[in-house]
Amino acid sequence: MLMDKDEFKAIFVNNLQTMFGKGIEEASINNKYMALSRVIRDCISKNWMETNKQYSETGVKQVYYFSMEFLLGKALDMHLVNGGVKEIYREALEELGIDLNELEKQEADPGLGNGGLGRLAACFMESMAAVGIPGHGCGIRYTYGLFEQKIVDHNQVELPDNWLQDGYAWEFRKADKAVEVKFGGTINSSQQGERWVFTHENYEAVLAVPYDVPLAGYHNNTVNTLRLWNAESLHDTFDLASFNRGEYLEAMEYRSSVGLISKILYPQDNFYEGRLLRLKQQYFFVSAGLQSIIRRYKKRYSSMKQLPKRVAVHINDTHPAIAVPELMRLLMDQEELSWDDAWKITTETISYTNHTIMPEALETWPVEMFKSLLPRMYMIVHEINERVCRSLWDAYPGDWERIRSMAVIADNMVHMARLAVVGSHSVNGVAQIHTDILKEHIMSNFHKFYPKKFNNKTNGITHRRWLLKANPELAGIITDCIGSGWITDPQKLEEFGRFDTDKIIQEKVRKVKHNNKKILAKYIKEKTGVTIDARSIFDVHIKRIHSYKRQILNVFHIMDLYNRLKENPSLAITPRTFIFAGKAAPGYYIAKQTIKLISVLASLINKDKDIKGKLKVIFLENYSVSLGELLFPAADVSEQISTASKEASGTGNMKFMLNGAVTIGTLDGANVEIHDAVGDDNIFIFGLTSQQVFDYYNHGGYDAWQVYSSDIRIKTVLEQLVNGFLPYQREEFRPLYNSLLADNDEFFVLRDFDAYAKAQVELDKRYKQKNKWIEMSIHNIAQAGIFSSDRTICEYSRDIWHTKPVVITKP
Ligand code: HBZ
Repeated sequence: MLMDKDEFKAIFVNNLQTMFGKGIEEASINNKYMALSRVIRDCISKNWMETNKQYSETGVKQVYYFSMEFLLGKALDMHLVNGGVKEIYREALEELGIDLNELEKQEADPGLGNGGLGRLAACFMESMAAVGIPGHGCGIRYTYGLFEQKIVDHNQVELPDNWLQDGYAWEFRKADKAVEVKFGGTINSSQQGERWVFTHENYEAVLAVPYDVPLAGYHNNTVNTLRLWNAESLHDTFDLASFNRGEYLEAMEYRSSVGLISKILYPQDNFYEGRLLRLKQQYFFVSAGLQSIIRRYKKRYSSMKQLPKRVAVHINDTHPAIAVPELMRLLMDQEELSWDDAWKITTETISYTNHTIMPEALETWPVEMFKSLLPRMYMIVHEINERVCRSLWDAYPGDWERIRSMAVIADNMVHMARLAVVGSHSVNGVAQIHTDILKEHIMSNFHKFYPKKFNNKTNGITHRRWLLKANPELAGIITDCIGSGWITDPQKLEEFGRFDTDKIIQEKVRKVKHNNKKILAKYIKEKTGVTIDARSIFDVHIKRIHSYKRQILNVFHIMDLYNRLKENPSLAITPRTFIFAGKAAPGYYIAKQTIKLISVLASLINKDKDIKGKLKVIFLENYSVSLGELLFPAADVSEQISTASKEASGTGNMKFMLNGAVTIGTLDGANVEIHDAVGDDNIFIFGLTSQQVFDYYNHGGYDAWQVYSSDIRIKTVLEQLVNGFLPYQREEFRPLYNSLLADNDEFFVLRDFDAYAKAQVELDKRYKQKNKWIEMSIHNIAQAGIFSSDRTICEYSRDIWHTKPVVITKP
């Protein structure tokens, strides 16, 4: 990076002239943003080329992280922080009369993901570059990211997210690296000597063009690559030919259908929608990615047998599981390897992470669809299935039921999770409890058959984005206390724990939190018109809206609190502001009703003078990485209240603790490990355990009606959904009401209500002891180091990818 202020200014001004033909006076804010990003881009480019050069020269093993989603967040500020130039550039710009904050607002927040899975991929990319792991991302360059959410008359409305409309400053189109991906058609097989040759005919070819985004590490010279594929037509060949045959319309239809492949991100999280276009997307980026990896590998090596020594391919959930047969195809059909050799290489190269046990998220494709879209893939999957079933038969002769439950093709469906398990050398869950559930329940048969494949890798988050960048004042206090070593070695945060009872530090931490709360309060005022008090407890529940995440449990607690305050306005509770944010999948009715309920309830409570401002409810629209960066630093309380066993890990829980919020949560996902790390006194744990949940599912015995009739608070709140209490059409929330009673409350909201309310009372008590609370807060920050994705990435590197960090020397 340019470290000299004057040099920076000269280049910045020069960029304005050469890019836009303008001086500082005439240039628009967007011009200035583009000119600034160009300065950074050019500096990064040099390190980027050097990194690639050193990777090739040393032949060090490369990791490729295949993911349908990368929820990146804004890049400019992160580059400034990671490059260590933020303060210098801010001053330099100020001297030119430019406010850096205003320029940062110009950047689009690339929302190429739904939630946890996509954000995890982005955190991993940042950590790999920081730690020096040669790791790259492979995904899709969606023209439209996750929809933009607006709340209109209490309803979620979805608007397209046209994030590329002003261009994206951080991408480099690499037209010369394009590859072809083939769909449909037929496969002809013939024997040439010993070998079977498969030729693909009458297919539809699509051009995959990579757009590379640099991923720069913190204060090092490493720049890894995120390669996002764009679908384009092969106009020169197919179009012209059909045009000459007078098939203009067909040619144009082909062109527009091709573009569709990378047009939209499917907006469901933890839900499988079996659309043909989705399968097309999956094969599109996986085939393109593997072809480019092999092309690069072959520049240096002649034998494919060394591939697993030089390349690791990691698949983020089953969405890229088609990598298993595609790598087989490339090795057999293109590189002329035998089945056995290809299988050995494939399974040694690929590893797989599972992110959910929700049955509705499991990907299974109808055989007919799969076969007609991807005929060669189907042949290979069929053969994999035959071989797997044969070895299962050897191990469990006659046990048809077990074999059927493990077969890759069963009941006329291709089971992608089973394909991912058999085709990889490592299968991991994302928190200890989740991995245990995979081993003991969801994948127990596979675990018995391949015990060594299964392992845990508890998720993490990049503390550089989520603390250093998002909460610079808190980061400053920490650095003043323990030095800056924690930025590259997050376990060092533990040393901050020594200051938990230090009155001066306590006061500083309290002040920063208060300040962050004031900044958020101002934002809320601007966005919603509601005034909130920065001295109230900021109780924050932000994540996708999902029944299993139980936003409804929080809502019921608020309704009950409100009822009690109405009855007794002088009830001695600390004033609270309940803040929600999160998107619902457009077709997920109950989730959308939940948003509506929160919004309606907010309108009722926020204007009620009787409760003397003791309660406020806010729903912030369009939750995104950028909004998260405002919310986590301002939170006092972190809501992590999913039904035990359902949340694979959660990562928001980690972002809260890192910023000093205290968790109220169930023993689910990584909450279990957060509880272990901070101890009983620094977290509020409540509710059913996962074992109790499984017992109910397996043996029955849960009766929501019974809970309803025996707890007057629950009865009252539930009736208020349907008795005209809410300022909305009376029957509007009947389906929600029914899901809890007639459908017997699948996620045990009523069952956990009492425990949750009690935990909230405890929390309120503790908050009143001001110093105790700050002590807890500091303790949470100090224990957050193990939840850095640096730790997670080092574990993946050591146990799964077998890669080591490399130091890139300056160009
Ligand atoms: O992955 C999430 C888990 O729910 C969360 O607990 C975990 O922390 C996180 C990272 O490991 N899972 C997802 O976000 N899953 C999806 O977004 C998804 C999207 C499309 C699908 C299936 C799942 O078809």
